[in-house]
Order: sequence, then structure tokens, then C-alpha cells
Amino acid sequence: MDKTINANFENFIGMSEGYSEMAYQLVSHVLTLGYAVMLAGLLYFILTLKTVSPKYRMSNILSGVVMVSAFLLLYAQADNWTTSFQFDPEQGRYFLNPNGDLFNNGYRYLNWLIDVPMLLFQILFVVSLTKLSFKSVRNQFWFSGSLMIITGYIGQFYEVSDLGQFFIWGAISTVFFFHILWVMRKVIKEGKEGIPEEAKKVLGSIWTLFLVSWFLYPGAYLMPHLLGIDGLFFNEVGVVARQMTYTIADVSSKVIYGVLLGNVAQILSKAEGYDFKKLQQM
Ligand code: RET
Repeated sequence: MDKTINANFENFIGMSEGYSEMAYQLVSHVLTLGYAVMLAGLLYFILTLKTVSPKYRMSNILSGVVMVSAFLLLYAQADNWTTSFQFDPEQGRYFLNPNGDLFNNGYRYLNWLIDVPMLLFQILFVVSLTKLSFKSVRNQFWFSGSLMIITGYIGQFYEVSDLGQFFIWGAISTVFFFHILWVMRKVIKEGKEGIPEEAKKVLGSIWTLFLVSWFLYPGAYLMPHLLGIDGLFFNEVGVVARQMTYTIADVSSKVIYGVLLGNVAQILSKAEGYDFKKLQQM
């Protein structure tokens, strides 16, 4: 297999030096943790549905949708890892399985195609927009969210075979990414107007979490070349770092984000006279 094949760099490491026991298992465990957290999150979002007034429940429902799709696709991603590489007892390392599929991070991208619009819409069911139009924001989120992912999905195929294409598609994707950040900043700023101080603080944390966790994805895209083209990360350390980055980003941008939005919804529900704790005692 030469470097003209549009395969992810994980395969080239698995074909040349192979993976040590620790690197192989770390990736396998981190991928497993990823989908396990999504199932746990699903349970949380279902069980907390009634803690917010009916008006805000769409936020929990969208988190639930995100959990189901992420669970299934991350499960497929983990399965892809274990079937792509196999242990060689003679060398004591894992190498590309000649009878298996190649490894590809594309499952994730297709998961984002569902989850990114859902996560972006979700906040619109919690904050009240007074100046911005709900429809226009929703359409901008939907448009730029999908194009950011599709262009990145194409680009990631070229991370070894054609760096020109890899960087061009990555740059186009980044334009849509910045558009999303710009719209989200406006939504959060406007959402803070006229709500209790406590809810404002949580919305502030959501913006920080959003910025940090969403920037991890382009970081993972660039991982094989992060410390120089085919440089210090073009090895098993880069492979482990990439899967860890993705898992941290997924747990933050989907689960923690959903929990924090739920907290805002709880505060707002209470301020509007829906006090879950009191209802429980009745
Ligand atoms: C890509 C390609 C390279 C450039 C940029 C990217 C951005 C990806 C982002 C993904 C967010 C995903 C989320 C998923 C949650 O389920 C596509 C890696 C900018 C921001 C939040």
C-alpha cells in the first residue's frame, strides 16, 4: 500500500511500525468509553425531562437524539478499529489486518452531520431571541453546520495522499466554522438579556465550553501534521492523541453541553413558576 491511497494515517502506522500493546488498547478503550458515555447520557436526559417546564423539554429531547446517533456511530467506529488491526505474536505488535477494512474516521464525520445541527438548534429552545430571527439563525446553523462537516469529510481522505487537497478542504470547512461561531456568539449574547443572574453565568460557561470543545475537532483533523508535516505526531502517539481528543471533544460538546443547557432551562423554569422540587413534594 503506498501513500497515494486516500486512507487515514492510522493505516500507514499500522502497516509500517505497527502499534504497541499500550497504544492499541488505549485507542480501543477510549473509543469504548466514548460510546458508553453516550448511553449513560441518554439515560440522564430521559430521566431529567420532567425537571424543566414543557416549554424547554425539546432541549432534553434533542440531547437524547444526539446520544442515540453518537452511540451507534461511535460503536461502529470502535468496531472498525478492532477489525482493522490484528496482533502479530511474533513481533508482539498490532498490524493492519490484510483481510479487514481499512480504518477510517469517517463514521465520526457522518455522526456530526446529524449532531452538529441538533446541538446548534438545541440552544434555540432554551434562550429567547428578541432581535435575531429564530428562522434565520436556524437556517444559518443548518447551512454552515452541514457544509463544515461535508467539506471536512472530503478533506480527511487526503491527509496522507494529497496534502494540497487536505488543506484546501480544511480551509473551506473553517470558513463555515467561523460563521457558526459568530452566529452562536450573538445567540448567547442575546440569550443573556433579561434572565436571572444564575442562568447568565451558566450561559457564559456554555460559551466557553462551546469554544474549547469545538476547536478540538479541527485540532484532531490536523493531528498527523500538528507538529510538522509527517512530523513528530505521524506515529502511534499521534493516533492515540487524535482518538483521545475526539472523545474529550464529544463528551464535552454533546453531554456536558446538554447538561448545562438543562441547568439553564431548570433555572428559567423555576423563575417562570415551574418548580420541579415543589411539584415533587405535592
Ligand atoms: C473539520 C475539518 C477541518 C476544519 C474544521 C473542522 C471542524 C469541525 C467541527 C466539528 C464539530 C463537531 C461536533 C460534533 C458533535 O457531535 C470538519 C474537522 C473547522 C467544529 C460539535
